[in-house]
This record gives sequence, structure tokens and C-alpha cells, in this order.
Amino acid sequence: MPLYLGLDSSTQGLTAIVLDAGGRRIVFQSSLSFDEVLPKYGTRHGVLPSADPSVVVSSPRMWADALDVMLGRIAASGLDLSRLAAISGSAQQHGSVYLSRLGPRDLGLELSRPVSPIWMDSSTSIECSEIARGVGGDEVLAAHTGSRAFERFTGPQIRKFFKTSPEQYVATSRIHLVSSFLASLLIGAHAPVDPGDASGMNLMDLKTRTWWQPALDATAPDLAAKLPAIVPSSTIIGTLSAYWQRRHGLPPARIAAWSGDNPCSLVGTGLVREGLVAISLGTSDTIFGLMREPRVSPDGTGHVFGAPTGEFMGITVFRNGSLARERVRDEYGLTWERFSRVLGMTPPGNSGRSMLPWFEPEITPRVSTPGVRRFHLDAGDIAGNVRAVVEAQMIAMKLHSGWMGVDVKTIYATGGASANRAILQVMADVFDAEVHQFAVGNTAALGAALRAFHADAKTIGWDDVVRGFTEPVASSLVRPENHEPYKDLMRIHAAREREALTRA
Ligand code: XUL
Repeated sequence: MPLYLGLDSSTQGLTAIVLDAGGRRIVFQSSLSFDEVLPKYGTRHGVLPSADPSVVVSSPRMWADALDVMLGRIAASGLDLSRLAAISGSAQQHGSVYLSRLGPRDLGLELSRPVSPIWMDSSTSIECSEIARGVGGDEVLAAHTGSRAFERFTGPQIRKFFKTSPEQYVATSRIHLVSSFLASLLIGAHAPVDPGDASGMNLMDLKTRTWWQPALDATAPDLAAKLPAIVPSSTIIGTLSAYWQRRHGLPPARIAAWSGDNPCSLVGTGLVREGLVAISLGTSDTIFGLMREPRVSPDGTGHVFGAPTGEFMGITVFRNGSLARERVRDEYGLTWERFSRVLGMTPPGNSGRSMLPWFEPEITPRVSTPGVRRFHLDAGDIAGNVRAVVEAQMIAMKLHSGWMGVDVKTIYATGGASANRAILQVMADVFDAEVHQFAVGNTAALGAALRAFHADAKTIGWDDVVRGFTEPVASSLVRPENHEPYKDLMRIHAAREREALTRA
């Protein structure tokens, strides 16, 4: 029976999952951290050092090297790779790679810009206003592309590059997303993008799934000629190039279009029907669910992306996710185990101690000047700060996801921190919903492998593709135990956000 490989190039590392479609099981999993395995690039948490905190870039050559390391691991895994039928991938969304030429991997990869701005960048507020104005306002942009202009979205990033480096912009023949860049390396030719990842650019018309010319015009000149084509997510875009076959002795597997990590996680958590939401606790925290119709958030908070099923997904994104939790953990010299123990010992509601956890600029709500605000909370109070950061994250997630119109009774939790049941208890209590864990932490890589399966075996419906792979662990249920204190806290948190934002 065929094997399918899913790769996930995230902010901090690369993960691979190989699944056996017939046996309905995962037969290989491996992860690497960019900082640890490729130290020569000098990244920290996957990003390059920057003097300006609003500028966040990473290295496309590092992502390419990581792909090489991982394909080497797969080749050495002992799997019968003659069964490897198809490969797909997932990547951090919004990041852009600027190429003047593409050959098979380093045999001709020429970058017109050595670094890639990524989703954590918040330096393009001016370009956001210019693009919104250019198309007739925020609402018009959101109605067409699924989102208002956001700093990390690829369109505003492209515009900034065009304005600040006009010559390099002209020398750029193709602008890829991280997903289509890595897919291009695999097929040895320019790969298309899928609607899931293209909808994170402020450039695609959601309904027609084609580039929207008014947005292109408002972004940069001659942009259409520099962008990849958009193809349905389940398209086979080529075969693994001769370069990789030779280098690692891999078979000519079919390559399916890559997508963004959130659209891939939608599939990897089995959310191929409307009415359920998943919360991913990764470098970014996200809450998302499938949508049949593209209902854009009226207050401009969230986004509507294309879903790999051909439908839509609603999503709200928080930048202060795992790195904010880690900041608190490190501040008090805790291990994760101790962090969880302390969290479990403090009462829901934290006896009135709370926080706005804006360690870094925030996406939701939009906060460009970071700064943690503490209320009735001493910076030296370890237990108080541990609970305050987690409660604030969950409350913000509940407050800013209402626009998706889902009555949340069940949550599928994924991402690294979803292994932490004390965090999930806070999630269950804040949302007053049951929370389920998954056996596979990286549902983006699993989703990518399932997308390869679907693209290869087109006649199998999505329900059948995900069956057996995406059921939550039966014994993992976390039930809400104490929602009461959060009713008031939600109002208080919303008022404090509003006040902090008017002062900023
Ligand atoms: C989504 C977003 C993040 C990145 C992180 O809009 O900005 O979730 O995809 O990988």
C-alpha cells in the first residue's frame, strides 16, 4: 500500500510525517530545530537577529538546507521508499522568498533578497494603509481577499520591499511563499501556490481564487508577472526532481501543492465539516474552523482563508503564543513540569490577578508597541504570573473568535503546548467547552501527508481520507470544571484591552 510524506516547515523547525494509507498508521516521524541543527545561520527561535523589533526575517537558504537534512533522514529511515507515492507540505504562512533564478536546489538558486520577512514582522503599517486606500478601503479589501490589510501579510511586505529596494524588486523574477518555495525546490521548477496559503497575501480574490488585479495594482508594479499561479490544493504539481532522486536515492514521488500550516492543520485535526473549532498552541496561537461560506469578520479581527477541501476557513491569530508562555517560564526559571504544577495549584480567575500578555507586538488585537500590563499582579509573584499569562491568552482567544459564528462546545487542541493538560483545563474553563487532545502533536505535518494522500487518490472523499488518523485520543477529554469566574473576567479583560489600545 502507498506511503505519503507530509513536511511542515514552521517558524522554529521542520517536521516530517510518513503515513501508511492502507494500514491507517503513521510509520515515521522526525523533527529538527533550525537553531540546533543549522547553527551557522545564527537564528534564535528560527528568526535572524534584528535591531528593530518590528522587523522579523529568516533565511530561505536555511529552510532549503533543513529540507535536505530531513530528506536524508527519510532516506535513511529503513522504510520501503519504493512505496512512497506522493509528498506534500505545510509552511508558516505569509513569509515571502524573492528569487531571480531557480535551478535544482543550490545548483542555481539565486535570491534577489537574501532574507525573507515572516509572519512575525509588524513593520508595514504604512503599506497596509496605502494598499487599503488604493482598493477603496478596508472593507472592500476584506470583502475580496478575506482580510483587511495586516502587517505580516505578503502584499504589504512586497510593497515595502518595492519601496525600499526598487532595484532588487525589479531583479526579482518570482516571489514565492515559503510553501511554494519549498515545493519549487522539490520539483526543480517554479511551483504554484494553493488558495489556502494565497489567501494570506491580501492579493487573492477569495471567491474566484485568482489574483485580484486592484490589490496587485495597489501593491507594486508588474506584480502579476512575478507571482506563482494559483491551483486547487489537491493538484499534483510535478514529481520529485532528478536532483533529489540522485542525492538521497528517493523515488520519483508525485508532489502535491503545498499549503499554509493552518489550512494543513484544519485537515490534520479532521475538521473537514463545519461546526467544530481547533486551537493550535504553537509559536503563534490560532483558533480556526471550516466555513462553507466566506463570512468576513465585521470588526476586521480575523481572516477567511481558502480551505484545502475547496471551501473556506475562519481563523484568528495571536502572536504572543508559545514564546510568551516561554518568557514567563524562563523569567522564573521553571521547567514545563513545574509551570504546569504551579498552574494547577492556582484558582480559576487567579484571585483577581491578571495580565495583558503583549511581550511582543500583537496581531489580535493589533498592538504595535509591545508591553506587558499587569493588574493586581506583582512581577515577583511566580504562581500569579504563570496563571495570568495562560488565562489572558485563552480569554483573548474566546473574545476575538466570536465572529466565526460557531457555538463552541468542543475544541480540538493541537500544537506543542496542547500536551500540557493544565493549560487545556484553563482552555476548557474559559470556553466552557470540552477539549480533546491528539496523539500527533504536529497536525500541520499530518495534514500535509493527508493532503498528499487526497491529491494522489482523488476519488476518495475527505471523510475517508482523514478517518483513522485524526480522531482525538479517547481518554484525553478535558471537561470544563469552573467557567463561572470567567464570565466577569471576560468583560474586564475586554475593557482593559480597549483602554490599553486607546492609550497606545
Ligand atoms: C497565520 C499566522 C501564523 C503562521 C505561523 O495567519 O500568521 O499562524 O502561519 O506559522
